Amino acid sequence: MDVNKNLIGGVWEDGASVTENLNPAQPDEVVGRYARSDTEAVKAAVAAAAQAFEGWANASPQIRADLLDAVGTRILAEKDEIGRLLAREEGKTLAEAIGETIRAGHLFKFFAGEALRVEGDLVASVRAGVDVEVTREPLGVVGLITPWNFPIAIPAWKIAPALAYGNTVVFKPAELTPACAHLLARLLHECGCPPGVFNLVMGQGSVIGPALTAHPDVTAISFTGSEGIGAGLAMECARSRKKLQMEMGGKNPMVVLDDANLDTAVDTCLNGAFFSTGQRCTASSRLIVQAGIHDRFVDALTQKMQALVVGDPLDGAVQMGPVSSQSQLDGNLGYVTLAGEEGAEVIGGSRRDRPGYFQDPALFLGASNDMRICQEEIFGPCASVIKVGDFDEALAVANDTRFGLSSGICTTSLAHARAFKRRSSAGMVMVNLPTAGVDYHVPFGGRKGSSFGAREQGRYAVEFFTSVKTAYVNAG
Ligand code: UN1
Repeated sequence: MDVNKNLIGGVWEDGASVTENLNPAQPDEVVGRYARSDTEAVKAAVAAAAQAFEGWANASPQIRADLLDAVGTRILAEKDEIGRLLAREEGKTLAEAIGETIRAGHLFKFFAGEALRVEGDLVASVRAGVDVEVTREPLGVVGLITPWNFPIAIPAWKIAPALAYGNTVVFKPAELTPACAHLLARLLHECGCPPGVFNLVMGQGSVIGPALTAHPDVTAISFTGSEGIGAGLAMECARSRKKLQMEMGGKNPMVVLDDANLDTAVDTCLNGAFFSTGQRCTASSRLIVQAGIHDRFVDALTQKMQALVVGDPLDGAVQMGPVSSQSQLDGNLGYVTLAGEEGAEVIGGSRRDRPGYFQDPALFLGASNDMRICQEEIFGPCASVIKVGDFDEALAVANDTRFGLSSGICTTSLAHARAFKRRSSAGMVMVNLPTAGVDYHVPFGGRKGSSFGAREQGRYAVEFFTSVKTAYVNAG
C-alpha cells in the first residue's frame, strides 16, 4: 500500500516514519498508510507558508474565491466516496459521514463568497480634512489543529476561511483520521492552490502541535480538541503572543419540561445524545427532566435507545457506529462503571462482544448534577438523566457546569423558551432541537471552559482570521 505523504510547498513529502490508519469497526482493516512527521516537517511547512504569504495575501480575491469554490464543487461531486472513506476511518454511519461531507462542501462554497466580501469602514476623523479608514488584513501563517470526530467538516471550517481572507496555512489533522485530511490536501492541490499556500503535516499531536505553536513565524493558531491540550496551547500562545481560537469540550444540557411534546423530546434527546456515537462536543450529555414528564420520557427514550441498530457504519440499516478507538472505548466503559459507583442506575453501556470498538448506548438514571458523570466530558454514547422540580431548577442545573458550548430545551411554552434562550450560559441555544448538528453559515462557539477567542464559521470567522488596520489620511 502506498504511503500518503505530507504536502509542503506544493510537493508531496515523506514523513520521518509511517502510521497505519485503522477502521474502528474492524481494527484489522487498514484504511491507508500515512506519513508520520517530525518537527523538521513543521519547520519546512512554516517556511513554505511564510514564503507564499505575500503573494496570496495580495492575490485578487477572485483567485481565492475560485479556488475555494472549485474545492467545494469537488467535495460535493465526490461526496459518496469521501463519505465512505470518512465512515471507514472515523466510524460514524455512512449517512452521517455523507452529511458531514456535504457540510464541508458547503463550507468551502460559503467562504468562496466571503472572499469577495471583505469590507471596511470609512469614518470622518474628528480632525477636519482627515479620513479614517478601517480595513481588514490577513494575519500571516496560521496553524490549524483539528480533532478526529469531524475529520472533514472541522478542517473545512478552519481551512476555508483562513484561505478566503488571505492567510497561508499549516494544517495538522488528528493522527487518528488522516484520510479525510489528506484528501482535502489533494483536492486543494489539484484545484490549483499555489505552492506553500496550504501545507499538510501529519503526525502525533504531542510532537507536531507544540512545534507549530512555538514557531515564531506562525501568527495564529485555531484549535479544536480537548480541554487539557487547549490549556497547554493557550500558555504557549500567550508566551509567544499568538492570536488563538479554541473550541474544546462540552457538557451540554437538554432540558425537558412537563409541557414538552413527548415525541419531540425523545427524538431530540436520542439524536443529541447518541448520534455520531455521542462523539460530538455538542452532544447532549445531561438530560434535565421535569418530574411530571420524567417517567414517561425515560420509558420512551429507553425503548428507542435500546432499539438503535449498532453496527458497521457502511451497513445502511445501522444507526450508531463504533467508538473511534480502544482508548476512547476504555474511557467510556470507565465512566459506565463510575456511574454505578456514584449511585446512578445504569441502563446499557456494555461493550459488544464482537471485533471493533462497539458499545451499547447508555443512560444513567437518577443522576445528580454534582456527580463526576455530570461534570466531566465523556465523549461517548452516554447520557445522564437528572430529575428536577421546575423551570428555575432546570435552568440552574443546566448552567451549573464549567462548560458552555451548547444547550437546549424542549417545551411548548414560548415564555419558557424565551427565558431559557436569554438565561442559558452557553454560546448556542436550541429550542426543540438537538444540542448538536449546527448550520454551517452562522457563528459556532461557546462560553466558559468550552471556547476561547473569536467565534468560528459564518461571517464571524472574519474576526479571527483577519487583523484590523486603522489608517488616517490627510487629503490636504
Ligand atoms: C455539530 O454538532 O454539528 O467537535 C458540530 C465537535 C464540534 C462540532 C460539532 N466542534 O464536536
